[in-house]
Amino acid sequence: MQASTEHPVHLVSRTSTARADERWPVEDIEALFDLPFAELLHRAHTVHREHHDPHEIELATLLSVKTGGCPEDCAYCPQSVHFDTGVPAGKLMAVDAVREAARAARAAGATRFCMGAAWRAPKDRDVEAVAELVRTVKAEGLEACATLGMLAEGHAEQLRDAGLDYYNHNLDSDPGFYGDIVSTRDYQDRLDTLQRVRGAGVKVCCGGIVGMGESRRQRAGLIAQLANLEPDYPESVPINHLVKVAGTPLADEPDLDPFEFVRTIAVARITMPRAKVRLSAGRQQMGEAVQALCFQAGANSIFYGDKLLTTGNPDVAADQALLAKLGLRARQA
Ligand code: SAM
Ligand code: DTB
Ligand code: SF4
Repeated sequence: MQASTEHPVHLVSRTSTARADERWPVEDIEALFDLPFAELLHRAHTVHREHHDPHEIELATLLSVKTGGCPEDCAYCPQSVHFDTGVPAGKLMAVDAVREAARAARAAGATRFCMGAAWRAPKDRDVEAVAELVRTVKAEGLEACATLGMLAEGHAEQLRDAGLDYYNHNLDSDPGFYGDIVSTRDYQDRLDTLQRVRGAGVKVCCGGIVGMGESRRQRAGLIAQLANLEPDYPESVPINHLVKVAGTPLADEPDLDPFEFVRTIAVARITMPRAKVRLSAGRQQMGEAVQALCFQAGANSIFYGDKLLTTGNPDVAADQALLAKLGLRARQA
């Protein structure tokens, strides 16, 4: 049998317990992507077992609490005002409706509840209103996560005081590709918000989108940004597969090879061993076999519920059946 050290990759000395102060050069990450598929999956699954129960999957339910009408121009997003996608702009949801959705998610087995808002940056009064939603979700016994856009001074503290567990704010791509997909803000704006979240002691949920036309090197560049975040990599890493939405500039993007998506999950697992790696958007288009490979590669969280924010997700019954078929079980609260 060939020893893995025969591969021209100087990664074997790196242990899966590497701390975030040990930086991952992008070349090393690209070398992981270049490994034979079986070798990469073996390494990723080994790291996964060292840090997690390999049979346990976190179920996180999403709710769009404020939909559409967003002034940003993210080329993938159906909620931008710049594109004609047929998503109407709405107002912030009322507390009672959010409580009902949280209860239903809890009853269906979710342990985490993520509220998304199509804002560039919430105003002070928006943050106050979302803080009330966070208290409501926490009262139902769920972990609370919010994704509201860029945060100003003091906002993260306000959300923390309401009980927020995670703030989601994605870097989405390699810095060198970012200008191709968003023009209304820059990469540093994202990093600044992530610093504010960390500074307030709220856990960071940060990932990206794969399949937007980026190169493998740029996928490695995204993972490098996440894995090298200071002072540590995110506690939670959503890896989204682009959902191609009619009317957006990326609607006709050529399909990504599914193995390349699985590789991205594996590389995220190896470089961020303690993180929850979430197999996020795009599962409905993916098929069960590819999802199973993603779990084998170290994904241990999914979005659970019939809808993401504006697009579809496998329904609860289909996900329950998939978990049962694979001998996986939902993480308990
Ligand atoms: N407006 C806030 C922001 O951009 O941070 C929060 C909501 S935004 C919809 C959250 C994330 O959804 C984006 O960062 C992106 O990763 C993901 N997303 C949006 N549209 C997507 C699509 N068509 N396919 C895959 N992921 C998508
Ligand atoms: C994340 O990384 N993906 C989620 C969540 N965080 C907010 C959003 C996916 C959105 C997919 C497109 C839509 O449904 O509008
Ligand atoms: Fe707005 Fe977020 Fe969509 Fe960008 S990803 S257009 S910021 S809702």
